[in-house]
Amino acid sequence: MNISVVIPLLNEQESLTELHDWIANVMQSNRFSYEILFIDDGSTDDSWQVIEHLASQNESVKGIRFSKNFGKSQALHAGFEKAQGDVVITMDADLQDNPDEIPELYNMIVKDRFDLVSGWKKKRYDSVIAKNLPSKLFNWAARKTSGVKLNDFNCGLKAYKLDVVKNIDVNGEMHRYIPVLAKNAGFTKIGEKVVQHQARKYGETKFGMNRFINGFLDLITIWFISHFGKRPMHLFGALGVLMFIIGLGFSFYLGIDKLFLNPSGRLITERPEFFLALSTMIIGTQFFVAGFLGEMILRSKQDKKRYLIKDETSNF
Ligand SMILES: Nc1nc2c(ncn2[C@@H]2O[C@H](COP(=O)(O)OP(=O)(O)OP(=O)(O)O)[C@@H](O)[C@H]2O)c(=O)[nH]1
Ligand SMILES: [Mg+2]
Repeated sequence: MNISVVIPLLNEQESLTELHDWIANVMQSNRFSYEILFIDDGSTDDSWQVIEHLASQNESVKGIRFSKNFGKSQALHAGFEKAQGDVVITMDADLQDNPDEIPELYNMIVKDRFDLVSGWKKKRYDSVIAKNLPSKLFNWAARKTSGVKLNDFNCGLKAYKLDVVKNIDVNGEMHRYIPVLAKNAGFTKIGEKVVQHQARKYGETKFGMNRFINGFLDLITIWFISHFGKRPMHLFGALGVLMFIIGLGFSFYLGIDKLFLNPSGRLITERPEFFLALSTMIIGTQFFVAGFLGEMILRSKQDKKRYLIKDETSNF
């Protein structure tokens, strides 16, 4: 099969039929073999009925329905598990992404051998204050921390080599950082394509302003995971030791000063160095313990893959 289109959705009943017809049209005129995976993430409208209807008419349509709303990342994860096409394309269900981009994206993966191609909504039809500016800031921060040079991390329209989606673990709200997850898994040929963006036609936005707060918190998490996820002690241990040494230094200074240099001076407990010594030593120990616990948790998680094999010789 050439292409799997993975579409996570929440309450998009008005758009689904139009979207399906459009995709099917594009696929047929380009003679692609394809499947469309709709993942209904606990919609409370008639989205699932629409998907069932579409599936009964077109056997390339497959639907997955979650028992409740688990979030876009989980929906993508479920879609990625099932996908079978050589190229996997994700897109939003609200008709803001244009299915006419599919053939070009497909070629970039198959012919130009990209691992991942991300859409770039260069011209957006959204409000400037609520979306465009925060989004620019967000993308700038994501570029800086991850080293992945993309202009638009969060674009719903992306194309992947099948290998990529089978080997990354999208969880929490990490759908914003799939290119970073891919990079961390060793898929480094990441491209970008300017795509058309339409204003939302039906329904309403599903993500409020809190997306930016969550987005930035996730960014810190992903920075930490990608640098120290497999070796927490290197961060926390180093910080802990550093703090502890600072505290120890102050303690020695106070002790020597009190015993030999200036025995009749102020009480030790009246001096600021005392409190510095106390707090840095306590915080240092805590950092150290945090690192140690992190290492223990890592070791007890034996089922988690710690590496990814790219190839094996055929005699295995
Ligand atoms: N699976 C799943 N999909 C979701 C969820 N929330 C939103 N979506 C889908 O993700 C896509 C993008 O959501 P939108 O609300 O359109 O977000 P947006 O495009 O940034 O915002 P607008 O420009 O206002 O449309 C749409 O296809 C939604 O149906 C969710 O909780 N779970
Ligand atoms: Mg949208």
